Amino acid sequence: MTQQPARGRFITLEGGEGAGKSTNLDYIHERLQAAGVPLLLTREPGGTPLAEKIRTLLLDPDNRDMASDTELLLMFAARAQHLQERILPALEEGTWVLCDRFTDATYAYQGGGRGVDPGRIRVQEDWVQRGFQPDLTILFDVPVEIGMQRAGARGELDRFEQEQATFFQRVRSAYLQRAREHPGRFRVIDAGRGLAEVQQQLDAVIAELLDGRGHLPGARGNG
Ligand code: T5A
Repeated sequence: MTQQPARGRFITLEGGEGAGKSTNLDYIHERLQAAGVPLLLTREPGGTPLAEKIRTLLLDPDNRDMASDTELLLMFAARAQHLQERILPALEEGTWVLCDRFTDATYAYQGGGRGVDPGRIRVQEDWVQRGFQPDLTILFDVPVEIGMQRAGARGELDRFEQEQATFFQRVRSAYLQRAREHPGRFRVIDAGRGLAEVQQQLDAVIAELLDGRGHLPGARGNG
């Protein structure tokens, strides 16, 4: 009888604009790869051809009149496709999935930023995810001014990046609130520090992840 591979781990990276997720995604990737972990890197919104088309709609600055409910539904439409087409099959075959943003971003941006009732987000979450949750979420927490400066230095701003500092303050507060509500799943990184210090903090999280291959702190399903 052939043995089924152990299910992969689902790790999400979260944070406000310019927090350093993309930069450190590569770092975490290298460390896990060096440890022999089979890994899929992906992102939200996006991650499949169809979900990437939805991402383009969501980020296009020309769509400035998009209603909050439309934005919320498009986020979950993209997520449904991403889960079915990429995330769940990869986990099933034993591959770990490292995802740049997931549903905590919806609570932070649509909930905190736009003021959508979290109850409305939860309805979508239950429908699309049916209890599925990340095993571990790494939150890159950075003061808004620093994050905006870093993101702004890249040039052209997308529809979210064009928001005001007060919007990003609400996003940051909502993320920190999520971390307090789910302490078993979240690890908060002080991302306002220099890259070397940020990566030192990440090393501790990666060591914990690798030590706990069989029993990660945040069990899937209890968020
Ligand atoms: N969104 C997403 C929602 O509203 N709801 C949802 O449900 C989801 C899933 C796209 C947008 O979608 C929204 C949120 C977003 O606005 P995205 O593609 O993740 O999401 O886009 P951004 O958050 O805009 O990604 P950024 O690239 O701005 O942020 P990162 O990835 O956190 O930052 P990164 O790594 O690109 O770094 C930015 C710059 O800072 C430097 C880097 O070199 C880079 O130049 N940097 C540092 N400099 C000094 N010290 C450090 N420690 C540094 N770390 C990075």
